[in-house]
Amino acid sequence: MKLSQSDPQIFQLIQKEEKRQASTLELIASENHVSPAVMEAAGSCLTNKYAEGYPAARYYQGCGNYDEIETLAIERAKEMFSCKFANVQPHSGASANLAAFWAMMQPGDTFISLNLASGGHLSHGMKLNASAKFYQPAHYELDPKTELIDFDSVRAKARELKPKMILCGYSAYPRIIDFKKFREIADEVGALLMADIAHIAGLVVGGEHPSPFPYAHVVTTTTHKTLRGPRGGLILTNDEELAKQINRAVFPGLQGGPLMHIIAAKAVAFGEALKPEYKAYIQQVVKNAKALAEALKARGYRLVSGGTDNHLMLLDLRAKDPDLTGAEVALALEKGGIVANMNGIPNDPRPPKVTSGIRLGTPAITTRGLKEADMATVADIIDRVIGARKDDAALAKIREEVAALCERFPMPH
Ligand code: DSN
Repeated sequence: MKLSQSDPQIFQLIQKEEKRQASTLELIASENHVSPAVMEAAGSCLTNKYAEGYPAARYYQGCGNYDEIETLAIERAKEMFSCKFANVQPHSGASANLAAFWAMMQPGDTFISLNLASGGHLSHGMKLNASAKFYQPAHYELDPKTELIDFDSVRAKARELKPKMILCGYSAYPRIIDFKKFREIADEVGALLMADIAHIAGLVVGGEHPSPFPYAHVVTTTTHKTLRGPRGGLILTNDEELAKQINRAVFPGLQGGPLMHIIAAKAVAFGEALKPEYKAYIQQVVKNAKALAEALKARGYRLVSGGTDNHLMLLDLRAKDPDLTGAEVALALEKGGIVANMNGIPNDPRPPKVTSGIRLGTPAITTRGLKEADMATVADIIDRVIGARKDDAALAKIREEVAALCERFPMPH
């Protein structure tokens, strides 16, 4: 029976959500719009079956097609990142990170990372996360002046603590990551280097950000951000022994049955990312981010670190008006048809549910076909929304304007 008949409530909510996505501009840096092909695989009959284990080593019968699908996903992942081993089973980025930790460290071991407030991720040692319950995190810092990674601080922390692992890769860092420098420090203190490239994975594949290989021992990523696949995780390495540990950590360490419909959708997305059109897409993501950053600066906004080299930027709203908060602006933007998230800026005096910043990214709007010239329009709308943030009628008018703009840029079809 069709969903519209069997469960009209859920059907209608999905319809409403489809309309919301189509009629608003998605500027959340970690989101994207997948192709109908990815969607089809994710919604397929593959959801019906258990396939615990790995290709040709399953604990259930009837997995022949699943073996071929997972093998294709693995081979495509290895080709994308030019590496030797890939585990495509993690359900999410946080699961991939925990499995990577499990493979590299023993409970109680120390690692160093950038903290959440400075642009790291909660799975990088935030006190309530498993990464801090099972392991001992400590943090290196950003340079307060440049707002770039402070390698003196990385080296000092590494020398002081002799961590088992150094973690780089971030959720809100707008600049290029120097993996080679991280590896030099890791080698100096005998640590393993892990790179969580969830945000920039697509840029790495598209040649717009240096690869973490050959420097990182283990690389993790999500598959749904710039990579434009289904929601999920991925772990990569060149080291055969670490690859064995990673496979054991994912299954049976942390997960049971893999989500084979999602693994098929990952394979489809990876196949798309290996095509020349994807490279052009990623180049446009970066061009759009630069154009949006410049257009916002021209309107009086300060960007953390002064701009962007990748797909995202962090607006420090205080330079425009000291009273502006991320929470208030994110809400006003949503009313105006622009979807973004509040985000702490480095050394933000405000708490995480208020913040002084907004994070913006261009992966999703680039998928819809917006180009550099459209970024001035987007910046203008953002600026007008912020000016009209207390005026719901004005925001509703802007939302109509955004919906009209969105009609010129259809969703993937
Ligand atoms: N929560 C994601 C982000 O928005 O960056 C990272 O997992």
